[in-house]
Amino acid sequence: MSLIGSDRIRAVVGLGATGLSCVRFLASKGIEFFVVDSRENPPGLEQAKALCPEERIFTGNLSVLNTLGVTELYVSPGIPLSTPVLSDLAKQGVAMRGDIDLFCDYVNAPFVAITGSNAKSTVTTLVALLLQACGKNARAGGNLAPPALELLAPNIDFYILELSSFQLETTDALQADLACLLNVSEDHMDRYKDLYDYQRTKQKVYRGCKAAVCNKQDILTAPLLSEGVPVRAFTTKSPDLKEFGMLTDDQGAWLCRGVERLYHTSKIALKGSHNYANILAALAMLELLGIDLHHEGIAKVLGEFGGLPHRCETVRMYQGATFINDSKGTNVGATLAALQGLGSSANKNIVLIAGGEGKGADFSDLVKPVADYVRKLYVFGKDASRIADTLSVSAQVQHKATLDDIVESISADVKEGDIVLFSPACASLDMYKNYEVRGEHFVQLVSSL
Ligand code: UMA
Ligand code: ADP
Repeated sequence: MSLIGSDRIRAVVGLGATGLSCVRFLASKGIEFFVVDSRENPPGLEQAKALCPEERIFTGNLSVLNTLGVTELYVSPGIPLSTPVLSDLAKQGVAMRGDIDLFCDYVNAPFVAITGSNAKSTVTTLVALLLQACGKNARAGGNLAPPALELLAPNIDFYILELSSFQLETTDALQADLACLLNVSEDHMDRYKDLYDYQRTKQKVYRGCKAAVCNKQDILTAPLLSEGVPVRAFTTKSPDLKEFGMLTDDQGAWLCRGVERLYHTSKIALKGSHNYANILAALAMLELLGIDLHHEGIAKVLGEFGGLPHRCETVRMYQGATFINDSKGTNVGATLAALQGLGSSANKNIVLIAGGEGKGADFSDLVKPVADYVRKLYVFGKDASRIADTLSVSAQVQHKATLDDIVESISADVKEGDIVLFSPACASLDMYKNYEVRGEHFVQLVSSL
């Protein structure tokens, strides 16, 4: 079966949030397409049926793609391109595209593309809030929902896209007006050969970009660009002339552009050096977008934006200890940042809760910070034993079956001044629907102590 009379035979592969956004978009443009999902009953099935003739929707198996005469696929990010049906079709010359590629075909205003192993959602949200506070009509989405195609609208000044490595795999010519790679540390090692394979995918964010922002403290973010493309770097150390960084004087610590002091850290709601890096990245982007860094809207947003839920979020005090929910700490790099941002080697007062689906990660980068800052480590979930084996050299470790058991045990043992940090360094999917449900479970357990 094929779509008669067309030289481009398209199929949307996957019917989750991304697939459904492609279905809606293609249908709105009057473009014909097939839909295929390996699941019998994918989440977007009923909505897709309202937009696409039922005889063009195939569920339960991807192999039907071999019989449709397809020339291009819009592959959802959750489906690896190494899936045999897809890699075979790619070898036959079928184009493996994604929703971001489609977005790039139709985008009608400048767009900013932000990726990184961590801090994407925080920085994407912050850039959009800052632009809005400066009077711009800015819309944010992508890996941070809503999907990119659902952002497209008339009269937009800037689109701010958070892009995952999965989305970048299927995007060959991004050509963002401004691209930023925040940091690179191991994540999704069950999908990439090694860190460099993953980094190469992340670096695709810079392809054809008109301006770029990178992290001076992370060499893996350094862009290879043609001469003349403006680049700004950020660092939490003292910056060079055109860089964004931090300076300390007798009044305390400042966020700066070169030697110019822009914002004093006491006036900033986000806390922790990792968050100062996030703000500096956002300020660097604003400058490249032509925004006046002294606009009064910026100080207001920085004074009010305390972060997104599940990212180093304070839940409550209990018996003099502070309980923090960092359920979005789904990889080693995020937990490392949380420990470095909150820890004090003088006090060694962190009780860390970690565990879940480790996605093939190596936990040894946590050996030193756990030794420096953690009084006691609790582990649970699928990769609990692997974490315990790696980190038992650094701290006393207790292995428990559930988060409930852990919170109960901590409540009997907590000391005044402790920081109880739930930063799992793992995905949640072995025990929870997603990181949000896991974080809400932690909040509920802690709230009922
Ligand atoms: N799936 C199948 N068969 C199919 C299609 C999908 O089994 O035929 C499975 C996938 O293996 C996966 C699940 O369905 O387990 C969802 O995959 P999907 O590609 O349909 O996901 P969407 O619902 O489209 O959501 C995706 C992002 N999810 C992933 O990349 C896994 C969402 O990011 C994103 O918000 C959304 O697009 C809109 O852009 C979530 C995420 O976890 C938050 N992202 C990863 C991360 O941040 O680390 C990359
Ligand atoms: P992403 O969208 O990349 O997952 P988030 O903003 O949702 O990023 O934050 C994910 C995790 O990364 C959280 O645990 C958060 O505390 C941590 N984090 C925030 N900023 C940084 C940073 N600059 N470096 C490393 N980890 C960070």
